[in-house]
Amino acid sequence: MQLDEIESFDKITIQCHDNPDADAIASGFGLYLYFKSKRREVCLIYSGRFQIQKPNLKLMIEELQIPIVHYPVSEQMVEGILITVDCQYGAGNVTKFNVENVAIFDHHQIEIDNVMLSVINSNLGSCSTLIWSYLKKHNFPINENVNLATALYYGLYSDTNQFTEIYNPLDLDMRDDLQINKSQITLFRNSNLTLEELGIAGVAMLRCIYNEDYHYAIVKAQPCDPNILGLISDFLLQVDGVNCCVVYNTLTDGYKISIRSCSKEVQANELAKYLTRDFGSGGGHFEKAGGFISLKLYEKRYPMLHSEAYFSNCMDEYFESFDIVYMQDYQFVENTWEHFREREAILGVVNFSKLLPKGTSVIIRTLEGDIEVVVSENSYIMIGARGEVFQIGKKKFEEKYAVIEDAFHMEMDYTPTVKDKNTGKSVELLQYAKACVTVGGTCIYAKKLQKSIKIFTTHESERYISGYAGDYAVVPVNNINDIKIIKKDNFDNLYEKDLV
Ligand SMILES: [Mn+2]
Repeated sequence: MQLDEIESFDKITIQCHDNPDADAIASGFGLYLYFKSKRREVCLIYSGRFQIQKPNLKLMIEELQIPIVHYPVSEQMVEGILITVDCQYGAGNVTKFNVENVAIFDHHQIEIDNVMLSVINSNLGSCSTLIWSYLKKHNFPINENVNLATALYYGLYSDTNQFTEIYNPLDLDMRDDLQINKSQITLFRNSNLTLEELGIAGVAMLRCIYNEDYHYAIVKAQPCDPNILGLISDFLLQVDGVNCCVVYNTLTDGYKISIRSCSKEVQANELAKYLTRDFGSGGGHFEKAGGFISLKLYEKRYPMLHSEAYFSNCMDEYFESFDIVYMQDYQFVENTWEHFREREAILGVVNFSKLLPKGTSVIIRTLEGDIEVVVSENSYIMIGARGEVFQIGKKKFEEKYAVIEDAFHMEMDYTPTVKDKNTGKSVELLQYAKACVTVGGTCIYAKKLQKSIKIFTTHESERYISGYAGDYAVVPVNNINDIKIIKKDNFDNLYEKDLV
């Protein structure tokens, strides 16, 4: 969708979900300013029974001069076009107005699929990020308006538990790019809780489910600001005997989850993905992560199962289902592995030392996370077809690959960027990449996983790589320590049977 499709309407109403949060308000504000600059007649509204009460939101609206108004339910027709932000027209958490033309900007799970003008990116930490990327694409000078920049930043900040549960690279880009008023963020942050919510947090902790076999805790909180979930989970993790915890509550459209772990055998981001895998999304960092489960999809799958039982079962299943392998103790028995050969593939390659001075510290941002690299003469950066990035030595590159073209083009969900840590300047990696092809495919051993596994490799003993049943463990024949996991849906693309 392009913003001009909406711009063709003279009257534009932007609606946040009922009981709007900082993200909904910031998203609406962004679109409001954009269409205002196009001289459209715009208004920013929310509806529902309750007016905004939360002290941080009242402050946000006042300090950043956000012209949002409460619009009570009415039979009245809304003229022009109605845009719902941070929610989907027709869904349960937003009052439905009688209107002919509708557009949707959201980052939750898709619930409504019959609206033509809609962008729903469920992988983003906030709807503010979606709006930010749209405004940028349309050359709107976001950083010239510090109120807008601060609002968008606070939207992401509060939707990702103070950035601890952030995982999408676009979210990181926005966080790094916005020029904000820091003292205002401090002000909002310190009026985040009401006394009532303090009570909710207290009561929730009294009803903690504790599993002494696996040392995890589960807490269900009453409806409250999602930030309280992070607060409870940070607190729980400090309890002796609790190595990992899941804190959640029920929203109108699903379960919002906050996860913490201090055990090296449980990475919070991986656990978040596991708990939400069939009906939501999740991710974050090794110690802190978050996620969301769509109630509609959950109820379809488990019509009778209450949420406490789901989380307990799923946690037990998680702890029981994984084999943990420490490669340093692993006995490699060749005849339990099969021979494969890498298929010919086209990748991108960047000779980093030609791009940046030797010794420069950079962050390469990819869909799979940030990678920190120091530029050296002998290292090349490789880019896979899905936008994954890895480093390779010059010598190894010359053995394995041949450059075939001076340019490398590939459609990706997120094209990797390189950011100079000192200057803060970013460039797109692809524009410096050449295309190369694998020469005489490397021979590998592969093994199909019969059950889920966590592997601590010899070069990384603090963090594991994980795979599920059906995925493959792969090691090069000439270096059995260099183990990796290949997802089942990608294995056949990358390898073919080697008949030796
Ligand atoms: Mn949101």
